[in-house]
Amino acid sequence: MHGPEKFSESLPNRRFVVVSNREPYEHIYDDRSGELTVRRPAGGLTSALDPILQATEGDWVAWGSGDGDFDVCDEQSRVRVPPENPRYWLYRLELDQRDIEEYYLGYANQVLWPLCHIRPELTRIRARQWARYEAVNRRFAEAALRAVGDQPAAIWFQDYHLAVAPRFTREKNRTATLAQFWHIPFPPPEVFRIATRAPLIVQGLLANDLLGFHLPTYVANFLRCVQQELQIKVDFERRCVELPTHTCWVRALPISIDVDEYRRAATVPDAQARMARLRRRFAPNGERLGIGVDRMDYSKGLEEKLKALDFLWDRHPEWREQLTFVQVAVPSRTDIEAYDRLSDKVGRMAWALNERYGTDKWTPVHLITESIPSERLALLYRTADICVISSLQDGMNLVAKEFVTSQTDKAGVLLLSKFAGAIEEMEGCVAINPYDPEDLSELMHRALHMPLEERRARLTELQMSMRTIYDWLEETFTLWGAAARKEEVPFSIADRWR
Ligand code: ADQ
Repeated sequence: MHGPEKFSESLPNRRFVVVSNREPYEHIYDDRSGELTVRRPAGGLTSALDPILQATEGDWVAWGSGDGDFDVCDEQSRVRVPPENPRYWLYRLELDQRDIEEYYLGYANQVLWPLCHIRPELTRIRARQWARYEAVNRRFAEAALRAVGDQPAAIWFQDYHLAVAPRFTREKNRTATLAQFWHIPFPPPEVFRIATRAPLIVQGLLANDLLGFHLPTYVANFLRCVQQELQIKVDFERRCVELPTHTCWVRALPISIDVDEYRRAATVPDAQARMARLRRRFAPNGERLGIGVDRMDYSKGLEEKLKALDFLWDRHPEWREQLTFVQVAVPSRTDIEAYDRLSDKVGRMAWALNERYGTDKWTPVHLITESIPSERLALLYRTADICVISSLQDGMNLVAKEFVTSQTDKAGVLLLSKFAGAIEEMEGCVAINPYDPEDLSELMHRALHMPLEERRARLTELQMSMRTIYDWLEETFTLWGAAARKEEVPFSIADRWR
């Protein structure tokens, strides 16, 4: 069954409304021609949800971040999308500079993000952030309520930007059913309590009928935070909190990727020729190829990865001129000092490695700081001999799943951090500890020597266990349907892991 049918079966006669910080379509003016163009921010979640909204003719509420966004909206700040075949309404919220600074760059990304990734020293807590975060969340809730009108609805909030929007929504509309998915880790209470107004965050999230996290550990952390912050009764066995108005069910729902899309992209008819071109560009002398693909973010362990490469070329000189590493690291949240510093540091470290080990015919590290379309990423993944994901904390990590899916020749090795959520589902990878770069370099060395038979066996196991984003959507809708009908919500597959 596909997403739209599953939605209609599980949540019949309800209007489907998605609320997220980022929008699925962004209208922007072209720098050169001045013409209005439409950008579709890449991402598996948007591509999976867009067809469901098209089929169910729902609504999407998001921040209108494009410079031409409001030139195409009607008086209610909404526009029909997709532009070429309009099927649903996109409600856009206009955020001013202070909203962006205090809600988005402030509370969301300098309080919640570092705390959820257990980096309290990187928080920048400022008095004004909370009020703005709350006010912007209220506006998201109001836009969702406007979209719904008096129809029965199923409203799905995405991520940590919108932790209090569900409460505002429930206060005004008691018939809608609400769900939320939290894409990043949820920290233990000792760390969470550092957040300004921590009790209001858990209270906001409890307004949902269904609250999803990637892993059972995050579910457990969240429930412990509820108990500590609100001193209310938590049912740890059934993993829910019974409130006077409803029951909030908390479930582990690990997200995935569009597996078919990556498989198709990795096996396009001219794949061999394009892979040969990639090898000519990065490994012209027949070197082995290592790859890393991350947003430039301090949670991804980029410095640790580069340190490990330093150890590798230092302790095992046989890999000089024999292993080239391509690190794709696209800058993000550049207005935040910690990100700016990281970008500089990573650039300097890559440069230093190239100075130290590079030769006339060999560049050890290629640092690519551009966005690469997923079709090209898939071929890069397929070409690589090893993929190194060294996150210090990561909710899931989709790159691990993209690499495994694209490895159709089953010749590569995945080295995956123990601190990425994906490790729970990925038997067959080489588990690494990025806090120990010396050990990581030894594991890279061994992976590069791993016999083909073992690499094949590992990738076969990894590919067999791969679930898709559609499995994730369907499981979410099934559990949400039970919650909406006020039934006992079953455990998810991942809830039964331990
Ligand atoms: P992210 O922190 O962004 O997501 P990740 O899951 O790895 O981390 O997703 C990154 C995505 O961006 C991948 O699909 C990747 O292909 C793409 N990407 C990265 N660099 C790119 C580049 N240069 N060009 C093009 N695409 C690039 C958050 C959480 C994760 C969680 C996801 C989904 O931090 O833990 O897995 O949400 O819930």
